[in-house]
Amino acid sequence: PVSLCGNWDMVSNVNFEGYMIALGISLYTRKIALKLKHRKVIEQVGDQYVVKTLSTFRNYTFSFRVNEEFEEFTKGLDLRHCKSLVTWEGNKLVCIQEGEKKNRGWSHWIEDDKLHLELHCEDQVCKQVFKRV
Ligand code: RET
Repeated sequence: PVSLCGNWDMVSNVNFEGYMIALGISLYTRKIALKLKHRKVIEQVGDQYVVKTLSTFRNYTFSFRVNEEFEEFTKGLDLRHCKSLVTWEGNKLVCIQEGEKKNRGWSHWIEDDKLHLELHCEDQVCKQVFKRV
């Protein structure tokens, strides 16, 4: 599949509010977070991915190897521990974040030169699209 690596700037963000509510993010943080334009920086070193979500308010960085379960601590988000696993499903990089929250995960793919990210938690789905910087 096409590489997800690079720098990406947010162009749209649908139902981020619903996703944050499902995660139990405070009203105060949600108010700020909703106004942010995120930059996604995806790097690959060997078989290790590093994904950075950057904003003027807070950053969130994690890294993983595809097909290898890892401990994820969502520092700066909802402060939960997940057992996370990222796999390729066709052209989609799919993550399942097992933990306290049901149906939690995300998937990334490229479509029309844009980076798509779908985040889900419980019954909420957030859809984000990014363009290359
Ligand atoms: C920000 C700002 C502070 C509040 C919240 C944030 C959410 C970040 C999220 C990042 C998810 C990244 C993923 C990347 C996958 O490749 C922007 C740090 C709630 C939800 C899943």
